[in-house]
Amino acid sequence: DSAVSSDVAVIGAPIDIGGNRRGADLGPAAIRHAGLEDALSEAGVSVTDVGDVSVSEAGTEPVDAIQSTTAAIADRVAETLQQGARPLVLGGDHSIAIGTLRGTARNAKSGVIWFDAHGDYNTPTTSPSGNFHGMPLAAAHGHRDFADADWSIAPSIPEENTVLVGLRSLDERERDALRRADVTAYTMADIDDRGISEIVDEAIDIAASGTDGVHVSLDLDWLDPRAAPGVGTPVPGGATEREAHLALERLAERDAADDVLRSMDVVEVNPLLDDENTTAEAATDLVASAFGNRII
Ligand code: HAR
Ligand code: MN
Ligand code: MN
Ligand code: MN
Repeated sequence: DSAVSSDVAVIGAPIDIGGNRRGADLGPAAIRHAGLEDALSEAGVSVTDVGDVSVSEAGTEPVDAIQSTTAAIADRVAETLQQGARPLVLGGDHSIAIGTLRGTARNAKSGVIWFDAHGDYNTPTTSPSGNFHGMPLAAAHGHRDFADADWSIAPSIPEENTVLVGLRSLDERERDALRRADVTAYTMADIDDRGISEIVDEAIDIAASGTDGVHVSLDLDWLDPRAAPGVGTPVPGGATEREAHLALERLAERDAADDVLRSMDVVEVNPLLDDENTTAEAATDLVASAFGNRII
């Protein structure tokens, strides 16, 4: 399963017990069926699909399944980077990012841009739901509430190189934690006010500054539910399809100039909540944009 001659290695992470709805574990298949490999090839990217990491959800506590799955993701991501390819991890709910971020930060200093309606900055202590997909960014910053977990081998991602884009749903204690953290957070109102291009340019500057590159985490619920209905926790008032494309096209432009994009994950696609495969298709198109697909 060598990805050595490829630009991008696709890694599936079919897990859904980090969230409250079943079906995000079908995300990798839905995204592959939407034509991911062809879309990347057309974007001029050579791509190898290394298959899925093994997940055993049955008969274990969510925390144990997430711990073992994210450890496997971290290893695959780190190996891929070592081979000189860029990992693209397909979720799965957003708990998989615990693994991607650990892998991406293993031998390097990585910034992160987090496109999401949510902050994902809860901990097991502050979370009102107990769902791990609402916690990965706090875990990546090595919050002490994760001290019992292996993934507390952190802080792996510097707070000052962490940028959240598109926020519109935060829990109270999560908001307090984000305010205390040394992160940059852009709400949907900031996007309305300043435009997505300017926000993304600034986000890249902050995330890339003094690092070896940027990890991009794309939660499909960043988009408005009209553009991406198949997600477990939709929130009205999200990015339009056009804004999302512009954001990832801008990222590709900056990447062409400065090699900023090191790794990516695309999460929360749940085909059971989608009549057509709209959300997986949106995910596929956005990933192709990020890796350089051009209209002309
Ligand atoms: N903040 C809520 C919680 O922690 C909802 C989190 C939803 N998260 C995702 N990923 N879908 O962004 O339970
Ligand atoms: Mn499942
Ligand atoms: Mn999320
Ligand atoms: Mn979200």
